[in-house]
Amino acid sequence: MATDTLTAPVIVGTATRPKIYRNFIDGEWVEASTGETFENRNPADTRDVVGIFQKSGKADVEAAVDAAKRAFRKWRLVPAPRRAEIVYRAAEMLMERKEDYARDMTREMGKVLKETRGDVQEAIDTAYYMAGEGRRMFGPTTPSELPNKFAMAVRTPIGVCAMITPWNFPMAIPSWKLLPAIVCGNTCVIKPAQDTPLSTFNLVRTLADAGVPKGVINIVTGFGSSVGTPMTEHPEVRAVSLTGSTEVGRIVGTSAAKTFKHCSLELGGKNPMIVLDDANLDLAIEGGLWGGFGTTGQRCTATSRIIVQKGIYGEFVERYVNRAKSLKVGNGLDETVEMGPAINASQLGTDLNYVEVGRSEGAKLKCGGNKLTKGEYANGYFMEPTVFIDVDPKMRIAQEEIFGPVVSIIPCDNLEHAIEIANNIEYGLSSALYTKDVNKAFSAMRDLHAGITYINAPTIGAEVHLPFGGVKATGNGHREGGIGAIDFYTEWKSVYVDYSDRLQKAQIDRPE
Ligand code: UN1
Repeated sequence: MATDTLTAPVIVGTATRPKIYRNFIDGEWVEASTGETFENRNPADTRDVVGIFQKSGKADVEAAVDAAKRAFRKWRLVPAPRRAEIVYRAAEMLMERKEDYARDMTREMGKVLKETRGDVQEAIDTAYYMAGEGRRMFGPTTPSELPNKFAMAVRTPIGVCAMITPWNFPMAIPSWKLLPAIVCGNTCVIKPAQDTPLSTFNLVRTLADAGVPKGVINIVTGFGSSVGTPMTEHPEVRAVSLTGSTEVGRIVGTSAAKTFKHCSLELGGKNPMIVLDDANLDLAIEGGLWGGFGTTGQRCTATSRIIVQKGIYGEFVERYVNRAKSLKVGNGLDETVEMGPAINASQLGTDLNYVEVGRSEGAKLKCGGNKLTKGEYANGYFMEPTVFIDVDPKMRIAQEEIFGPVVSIIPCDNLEHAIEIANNIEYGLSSALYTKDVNKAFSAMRDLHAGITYINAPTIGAEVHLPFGGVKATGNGHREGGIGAIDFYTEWKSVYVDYSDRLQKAQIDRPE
């Protein structure tokens, strides 16, 4: 196996030959045991090969877990503020590299530059937050019920953590997992999505450059069945964190349960935005466009249902559809483009299939619905921004997560009716309400059954220091972001120190 320095993961890279990236295990860039690779292609122009990555197997996962296990012995003893300083340094380095990494990300993932800069920024924000956490990681000190006895609870690391991350936020989401995990003293093995491994490489390379010791973070690229499954089944892995589909979440959760691993699942969404008669319509329309078509609708927080009160329904639909039609679709590297391609052929196929589903269910297709194939679109996975109106909340297009630029507009009578529609769904990630009425806003903040509620903003745009996650089929009760992540990546240890010099029995020795 070849070994290079930390900053040189690439074997070959010329104008004509794409770069070959290797796994990162125990601080070295190594080829997969299988001898196989796969291509990472640009979804806006599939002639462009972004890189060649390792198609790894079980033996690579085992090597990575072994390395992580060995590294854990030392890393857990490094004081948390010292661990956090490395993460702080990585934040500063990411600031310097932001533009390059955003461009790499647009090339491999397709979303527009403005958004990929945001994705890198989200990793930077997480790094600064988690760097601060190194000097907090608070736990309770509390009085003992007995005299001359001291009681406290401290956070301890869990051990080796496995992370499986999606392609839609290929740097931000790995940062949500890796950074709290290492600040808390854990070591990691990460499998980035096969469509977007480069952005995770960029993040991990920066962390290594900032001083994360070998073996603390390991990357194994490849596919779910050959890499993800051995990660979730490995007995030495003590925590698994997945962001992905509800379907995969069920499999990973079941597998992790068999060996009692901590398991955090961040899954699907079908996020409603309610627009009441008294809303600022300009704001609601712009919010609904950004939430619906930002990231080509490929966010688990995407605004995929817009529930509009009858008094303004007609005007909202007309103006929203006109704006959706005018969105500029294209290669995200062009700064004037507003919506990029779907991530791959399979996702585009799903999106187009849902257009057929909507039509056959009797929803009115008001704009879009077509694949874009001519000229600059010829070699990418492009489709038109698509809006269905007069959608019945029970239709599949209003119930199932599409993960594409397909928005359903649903009429409603009043707030109560809107909340009923909003909640009557399998998922519960994000939600939004547009109104000027403070009473209605507070009722919705209480009654919308979701992990996130926005007032007068669309369903996307979570900030990294607040809990991120959802209810029902969106997850299993854990939260990423802020303190939720620290909770996930630590175990509590309660410590009692008895300095009375006699045997004191809790619950039994009670002063008269
Ligand atoms: C996702 O959709 O998978 O709140 C993550 C947001 C982003 C993160 C989205 N900050 O839309």
